[in-house]
Amino acid sequence: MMAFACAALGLQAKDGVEIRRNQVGCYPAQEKVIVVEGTNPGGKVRVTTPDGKVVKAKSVRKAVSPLSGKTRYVVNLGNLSATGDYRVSLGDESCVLHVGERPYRDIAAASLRLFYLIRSGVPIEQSGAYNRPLGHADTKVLVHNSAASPLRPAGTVISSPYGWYDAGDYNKYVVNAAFSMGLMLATYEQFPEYFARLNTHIPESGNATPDLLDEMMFNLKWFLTMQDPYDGGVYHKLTTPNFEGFVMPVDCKQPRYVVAKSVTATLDFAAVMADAARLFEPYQADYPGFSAQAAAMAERAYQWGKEHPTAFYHQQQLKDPAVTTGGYGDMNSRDEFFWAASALYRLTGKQAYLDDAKKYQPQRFTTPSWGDVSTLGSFEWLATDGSELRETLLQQLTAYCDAAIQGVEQSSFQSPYGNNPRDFGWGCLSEFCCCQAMALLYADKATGSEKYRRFALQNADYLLGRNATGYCFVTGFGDKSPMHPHHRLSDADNVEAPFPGMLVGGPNPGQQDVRDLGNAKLTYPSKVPDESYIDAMQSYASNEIAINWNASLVAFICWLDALAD
Ligand SMILES: [Ca+2]
Ligand SMILES: [Ca+2]
Repeated sequence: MMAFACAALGLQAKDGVEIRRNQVGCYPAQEKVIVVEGTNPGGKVRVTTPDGKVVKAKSVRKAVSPLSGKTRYVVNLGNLSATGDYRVSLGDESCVLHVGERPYRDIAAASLRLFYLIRSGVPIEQSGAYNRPLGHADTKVLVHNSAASPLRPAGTVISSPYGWYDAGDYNKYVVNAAFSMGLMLATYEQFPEYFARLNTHIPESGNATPDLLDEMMFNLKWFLTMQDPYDGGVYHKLTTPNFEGFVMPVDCKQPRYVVAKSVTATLDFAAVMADAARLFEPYQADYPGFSAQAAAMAERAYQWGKEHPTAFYHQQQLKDPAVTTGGYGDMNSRDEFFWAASALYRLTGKQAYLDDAKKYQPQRFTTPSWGDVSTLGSFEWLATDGSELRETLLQQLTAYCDAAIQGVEQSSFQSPYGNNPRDFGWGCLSEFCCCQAMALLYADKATGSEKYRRFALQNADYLLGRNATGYCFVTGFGDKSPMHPHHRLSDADNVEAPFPGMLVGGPNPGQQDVRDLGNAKLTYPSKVPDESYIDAMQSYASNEIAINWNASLVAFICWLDALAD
């Protein structure tokens, strides 16, 4: 385990007094804030510095939650710039706040290394207790009738191995995998020197390619098999008809299918293949021929998308067998066209892609999600100085960020994220906390002002413990983190601790799992938006894991760590 051991006492005190703080750590130059619940701390918060001096907190602000009505106290501990462990005490309560030059080094590496642990179609042999034998070889996958073409009729057997398991389940979905790679590659290209040094202890760590790219390649090798070579369309997903039980991969016996080609999967494929073609160019020695192959496949996929603009994925139409696994259905492909055209224009410089990028450019900035990838298109332009659409898209980005940071000084947890009921829902910690922070970091870098960085750090504080639940939402880190994520591998492997480095979905007042399972099987502690979370294996609505969520964690936390590198 890479967990940072952060000793803390009395976090769940009998007297109801609780101290909430970032359980992983802070940077020396960052503001140090804790939040106290259950009592007015007044001037009674004491901080013992690493060299044993006792100092008083700088200020205390009262905040009333617009979500629960609870009163909390936001305590600014002042300028604690020496590195080390600070003990923060209030009456009988105390906890440790770690300050370091690289507080996120381990969590950054673990968040990326998680993708190694969820590799499909290979034995896992470099992870101690988490090692497992090969499952889901996927060398005999059936073409479903929904995906049939003259040269690949229904029932054709294809080989489609490798790739990551998508989430709590064992299927492989092109839309979500492309989105995940897009997020991580976007951060990669901001900090190539940092990633050249980041060792995640994977089988490819000894080669000449950055481990992040090696990890992407493990999924890209699967992508190479998901395009129909006869027409350029891309299968929406590789899946069993129904979800497997909570068993290990080696015990899974259902047949696996590739199903319907969709315009969204095909364009997402085109975008990420174009990015990969460009970014793997310097690494021909390890991956000979890949860049040229990926570029050709990306252009061919885009062409198929142009010819099939309404080929949306309709899972309910699939028969013989019916398919009930994750749908990733999406009835708007404007954003996929924008991302793919933008990525292909960067790769090829062809006017037709520029024309399409202009045609499909977004009107406002939205946090990226698998169903709305327009921001991944915007990131393509923001990464290129002087590029044609950069100014417009940067204005959209800064308008979003300026709105996001309003009200932080009145917020319950001193963060842009977490003050609005809309901040909470399925996968919220990814889409609204990590991806919002990523937007702030892009704005920080693109404007050169460092105006937004401190707010991104506040979202890290929220994510890692300074929140209404008191959880550090990344497994294996902090002193109170999820132990029972909705994740088949972690549940079935007979190891008590879940895989480290996983971001869970987070508070979700929708509680769709309770709706499905009934209150007798699952009872959340609260329905308040920012407290509607339960660390229970059954809770797929608040405690599942997913590659897109972890990708946003990688993109966000690695960016922070790269800034300190
Ligand atoms: Ca490597
Ligand atoms: Ca879309």
